[in-house]
Order: sequence, then C-alpha cells, then structure tokens
Amino acid sequence: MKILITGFEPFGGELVNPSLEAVQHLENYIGGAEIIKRSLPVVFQKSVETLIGYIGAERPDAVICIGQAGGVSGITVERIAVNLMDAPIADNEGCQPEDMPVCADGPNAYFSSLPVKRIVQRIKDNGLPAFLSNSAGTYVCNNTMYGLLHHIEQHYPAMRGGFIHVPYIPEQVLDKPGKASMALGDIVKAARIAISVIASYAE
Ligand code: PCA
Repeated sequence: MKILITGFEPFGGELVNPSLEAVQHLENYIGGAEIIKRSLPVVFQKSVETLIGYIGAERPDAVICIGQAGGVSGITVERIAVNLMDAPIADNEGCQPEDMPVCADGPNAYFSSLPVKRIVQRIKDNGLPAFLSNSAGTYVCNNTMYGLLHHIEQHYPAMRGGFIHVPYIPEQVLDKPGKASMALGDIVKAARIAISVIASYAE
C-alpha cells in the first residue's frame, strides 16, 4: 500500500515545525507500505489545495497529516474535524478568518477514518504518551483535516485519512518555561507506529 504523510512549514514565529521535521526523518518504506513525504503551507485553503494536488498525483491508500500543537504533552490523535475557521493568529500569508465555514455546503463535521484508538494504544504500548483528541482546533490544521476528509468523501471512498498533532521539540521550549516537549526521535518513532498500524489495519 501507499501512504501519503504530510508535515507543515513553521508558523507563528517558530523556526521549525516538528511535524515537518518528523516527516522528513521517516524511511521510504515502513511496515511494507511505501511512504510519500510532503510539506504543506500554513495557509488557509492553500494547505488543502496543495494536499489535494499531492493526492491526485500519488493516489495513496491512506493520508496522514501531521501538525504542531504547541503545549500538548503527547502525541494527539485527532478524531474530529469541524466545519469552522476561527483563527487565533494570522496564517503565513496574513489571513485570519473568523467564524467562517471551511466549506459553505459541507457537513458540520467529519470523523477521521484512521484507526484512531488503535494508533493511540500502540504508541502507548511502546512507552510514549498518546491521547485521543476530540478537537483539532479551528486553525489551519483543522481546516486541512476537514478539507482532506471532505475530498475523500467526494472522490475516494476507499481512501483513509486523518490527522495527528505532535508536541513542540525541546529546542522550541528553551524560552517557554513550563511548556511540554517531546524529543524529535520519539515523534518520529510515534509516526512510524501510526503508519504501521494503518498498514496492517488495511490488510
Ligand atoms: N499547527 C497548526 C497549523 C500548522 C501546524 O503545524 C494548527 O494546529 O492548526
């Protein structure tokens, strides 16, 4: 099988985004699956358009988008994307939508079609903190997850898709006392586990 995994560019004044760092460290084959690694801009709608372009070019069996959730203390597997853009800060092109739908004629929400509970459990079984989350926020990550699941629903009913948020890496919290972080190697390990679960689940 083929799995497309994406990370985001840095945003919000950060110099790195752990999601993209982790994606770039992944091997090209994991658990028998071919891994396609790509980056997404932190820009409303452009992130979705870019992702849809990758999907059209690669026709993967599953799509995992990864993003940074500064302050979380573990791998955060998202269950739900909501049809709402309400940005606490401007995106990387200066856009800050407020109380707007992602898709005017779309449903209120989509559920991840990844095996979210299995992923959380397997990461924990490997000694790393992981949580199931019922909100991916209302910023670019939620927008991307919603756009992904909307596109899958309309065009690729057999494709699986979902979103995982990851913590800061230690170098990002040197000036943020009290903020949680996770070593990049552990985030990479968790991403590998998530991929392995998806690869075996589909068989
Ligand atoms: N995190 C942001 C957008 C890009 C990223 O890595 C979010 O959680 O919406």
